[in-house]
Amino acid sequence: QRMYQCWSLGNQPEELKLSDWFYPTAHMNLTTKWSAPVVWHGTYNEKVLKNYYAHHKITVGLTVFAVGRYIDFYLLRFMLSADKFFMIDQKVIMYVMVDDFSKMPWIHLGPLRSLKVFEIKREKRWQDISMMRMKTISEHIVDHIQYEVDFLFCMDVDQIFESTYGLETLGESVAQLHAYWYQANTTIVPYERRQFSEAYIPVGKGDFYYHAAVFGGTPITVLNIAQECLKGIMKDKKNNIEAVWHDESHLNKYFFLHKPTKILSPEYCWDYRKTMTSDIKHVKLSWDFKAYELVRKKM
Ligand code: 2GW
Ligand code: MN
Repeated sequence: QRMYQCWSLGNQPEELKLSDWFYPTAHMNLTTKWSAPVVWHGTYNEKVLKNYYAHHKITVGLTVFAVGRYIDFYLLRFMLSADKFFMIDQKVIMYVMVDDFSKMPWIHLGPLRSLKVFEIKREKRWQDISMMRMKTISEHIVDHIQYEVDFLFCMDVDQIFESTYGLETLGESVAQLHAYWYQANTTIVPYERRQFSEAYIPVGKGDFYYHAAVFGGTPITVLNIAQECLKGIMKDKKNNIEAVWHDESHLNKYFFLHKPTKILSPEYCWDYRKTMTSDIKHVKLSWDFKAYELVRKKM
């Protein structure tokens, strides 16, 4: 499958060795049972991708939210590292949603990058700050993002790009394996297990536990993801229930019902506080420090 995916890009095969495509690692799943690629470092060929996209110009969008103290704690590091490592040599538009323009850091971005900052209203509960991102994302895709980018990523702000996060991650519908659960049997992952929630996934069902800190795809697909998750969130509110991991539970339900076309390995969202296993070769994005104690009390 992976070979097919790369070959279909219309490259010059004579330049390529098998080792360019693969490096076989035990226990590493390279495709899902519905034949979606699972992207690990070393399973793609950067040259081929670059060559392909040199003839197919694209713009990639990146949404990020920073509300309250998250502006001070995380936003600058996230943006500076994205400027450096996210889609190098491609056009990028960063969509930054803050609750206070005046706290927006002053930042110089590289020549292919542009920035759109929006002011959003601050939700009272942190759970709603997180969940209601789905509403804002939907609105902005409908209003303008759909006309501005070819692919869109939506990310948490409490993370830092560490190395090239490139074209290999693009796809119609992209999901991120959660660093804590990628080796676990799905019977023990923290899906929502109460059947009265819209996010309910029965024990024994489900494919992977995905991390809501990163999801993406084409704008229309991301719109569908965000709208469906929002519907689930609002229905749960009406029924007085809140899914165990908020928007993440609803995202997991979405990807259970609509399989992602590409999955990113935990190298694309790693937590260094977790013991490094040998399958993690090359971290592209890592979790920033957790400001729970600092933040959650002060809010
Ligand atoms: C969140 C929790 C507690 C206190 C504050 C906040 C908070 C979040 C905030 O004060 N300001 C803010 O801008 N946020 C935004 O919500 C920010 O973009 C942040 O990255 C996002 C999710 O909150 P975070 O990163 O603190 O939560 P995590 O890292 O535990 O996130 C996972 O679980 C969440 C649901 O509980 C989301 O699904 C998230 O996408 C997951 O990565
Ligand atoms: Mn986070």
